[in-house]
Amino acid sequence: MADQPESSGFRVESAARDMVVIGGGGHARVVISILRKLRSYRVLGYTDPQDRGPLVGVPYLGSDEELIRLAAAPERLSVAIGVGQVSPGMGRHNLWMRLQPHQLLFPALVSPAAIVNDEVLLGDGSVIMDGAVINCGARFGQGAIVNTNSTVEHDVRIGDWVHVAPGATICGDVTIGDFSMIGAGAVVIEGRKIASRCMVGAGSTVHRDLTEPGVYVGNPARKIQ
Ligand code: JB2
Repeated sequence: MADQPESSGFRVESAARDMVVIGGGGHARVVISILRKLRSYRVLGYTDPQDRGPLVGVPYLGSDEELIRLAAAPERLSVAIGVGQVSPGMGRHNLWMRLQPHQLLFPALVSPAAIVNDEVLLGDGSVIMDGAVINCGARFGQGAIVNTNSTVEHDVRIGDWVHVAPGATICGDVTIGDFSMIGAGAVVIEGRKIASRCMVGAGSTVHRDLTEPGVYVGNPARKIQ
């Protein structure tokens, strides 16, 4: 079978897998653009509690109940979590937990416009967005977002459901715990350890280990909540 065009004019490979995107907001639109560049998925549509009309050319399918209905097809359906920030990390994790009984596939997605060097391990449901650079030996848990133009240096350990926001820099050998978020343009200095459920504000610089959950801002980053 010849390659099939998608509604936007992008073509997908003939062996492309069917894919549904969860969420109808800004993050979902960026994820769909990455899927189009990859060409290895045929995006059937997106789910959302509300019909937001076609999303960058992709049709609305219904709520997540429709996704569960589609999951009953013999071929396992691939799903991309296109919800970014419903209470950092936790919302995406809850969504994932709700969908676990339905035999869906959550492939890691790497934009062709990202650079991922050797010996990098990505967990299921991770998304590496345009312009991100991930260096040798970095490891990610499930559902991580490495957002546009951010840098994750060599041997960094990133837990489950972490979000590295656009333009953030995570230097070598850093460890970031589950559900933490590193804000846009923030910098984490080499070798520092960040506990689970930390939120580092945009533009902050982390010089010391962050040992307890909380919100940290400034240079050096200090706990404010
Ligand atoms: O359980 C859900 C669910 N919860 C919220 N299932 C489905 N299928 N959809 C869900 N949503 C939908 O996600 C909301 O109804 C809404 O349409 C969408 C979230 O859109 P929003 O534009 O508010 O946020 P976002 O997650 O796309 O983007 C955030 O995160 C990105 C990483 C923003 O903060 C962006 O600025 C950021 N770049």
